[in-house]
Amino acid sequence: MFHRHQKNPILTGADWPYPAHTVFNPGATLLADGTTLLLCRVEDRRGISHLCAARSANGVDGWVIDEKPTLRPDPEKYPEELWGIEDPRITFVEELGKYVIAYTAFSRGGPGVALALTEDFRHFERCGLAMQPDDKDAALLPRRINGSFALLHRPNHHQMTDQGAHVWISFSPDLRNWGGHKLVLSARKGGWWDANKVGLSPPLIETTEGWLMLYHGVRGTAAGCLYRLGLALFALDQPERCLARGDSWIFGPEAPYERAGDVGNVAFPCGYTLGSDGDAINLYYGAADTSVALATGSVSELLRWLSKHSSGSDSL
Ligand code: BMA
Repeated sequence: MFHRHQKNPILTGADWPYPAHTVFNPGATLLADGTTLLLCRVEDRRGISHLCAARSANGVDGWVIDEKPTLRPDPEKYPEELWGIEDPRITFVEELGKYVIAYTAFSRGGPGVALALTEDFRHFERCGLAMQPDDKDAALLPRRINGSFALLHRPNHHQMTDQGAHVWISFSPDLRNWGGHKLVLSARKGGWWDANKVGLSPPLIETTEGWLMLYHGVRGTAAGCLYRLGLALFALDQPERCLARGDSWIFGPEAPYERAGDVGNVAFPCGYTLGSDGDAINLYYGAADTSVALATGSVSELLRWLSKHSSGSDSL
């Protein structure tokens, strides 16, 4: 259902205007003038990541990349960013007139979820940690649900036990104080492709049928982890209520640039843009923790597939 773009990988470290080891896991959004903005995770040669914006008129090529890091870790003021900032997800919140970026802040205590606000991807207002370590794979919903902001995220307190890592939702009146935590999507068990560990991939996609989630399942194998993507649907007014969950994965590492790299067998989307018809989707993903790739699809086709290939709600 997703088609790899023939120009993949569309961005690599070699395209960067300053030294970069790898460029991957970009957040994505359309700016008011229709420009596609990717906020890429750039890993430097110390192993520390920062975020850098790349802009393109068609979302495929002609990228104009910021000459310097767009958002650097600032551990003096924000100690949770000591070892870098990673994997941004961007949501435009009309009520605020701002983009909210949910990103992983890598601290001594492990990875946590931090939020920052921006109007222009040049100036940023940090909110600090929303979720303490160990937590990542977060994205905000674009509007309040029953009066509260809602954040999807993936706590990982039980990695060493058999309890697994699952997707949760939390609510806040002000983007700073969070509560009302609820389990949204559980990892399956046993031999499933999405056993033991799942996480939100890009922000949820709002459709007339519900919030459409693209999530990653992490399969541990003797040769390392395999990151693949599945689909689930949640109620619009009650986003913790799972309406459907696909059984098989719909996208996984197959192309050479997904199979091999710093971390092979990883296809990891953090963002998408929708076409003017509200249906065509450009999915931007990190390939093997090394480069940025693009796959195109159709939201209505994803929904049709899900209605035929779901074993019901959050089946374990
Ligand atoms: C996840 C995150 C991603 C990364 C993936 C594969 O846990 O850290 O940033 O792409 O692992 O290494």
